[in-house]
Amino acid sequence: MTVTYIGLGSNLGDSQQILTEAVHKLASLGAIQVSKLYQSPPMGPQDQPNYLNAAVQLITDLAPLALLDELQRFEQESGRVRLRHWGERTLDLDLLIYGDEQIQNERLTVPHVGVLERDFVLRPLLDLDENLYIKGQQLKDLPILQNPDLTVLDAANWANL
Ligand code: ROI
Repeated sequence: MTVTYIGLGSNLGDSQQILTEAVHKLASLGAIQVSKLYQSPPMGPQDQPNYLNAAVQLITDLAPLALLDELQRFEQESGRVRLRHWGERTLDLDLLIYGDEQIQNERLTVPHVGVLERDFVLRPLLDLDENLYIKGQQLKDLPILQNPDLTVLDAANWANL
């Protein structure tokens, strides 16, 4: 059993519905906990809608690449559309953390690149474990979290688990 963390993002279609369905699919892979639901301004081109972001803690038996296969299948099932680089997308499911493993191969980099620079990833992660570390860095001490750019949309049971 490995404790993993998945980042969720969407800014195309009915994003709350899309993220809710993604959470239910993740629940089929093991025991989950779900962060609050956030709205965040786009990182990347500014002429795209705001994002909804969240994170899920998943405790699973799946090996990293088997888990990645499932995440990519769920993205496809959501009718995933990506219009341009760093542009709008229907559903992103990013494997952020896999136990304390560091993984680097042609399909996967874990911990996920950019995590430490993205408040829309860090804030939801801290909902799940406020004492998380990545690469020796205690997340809650990161300066980027002093002035987060994101707002809580729904703090309660938004995914209707
Ligand atoms: N910006 C925000 N706010 N949230 C995201 O999930 C997100 N995902 C992305 C890029 C295009 C980098 N920008 C984002 O992949």
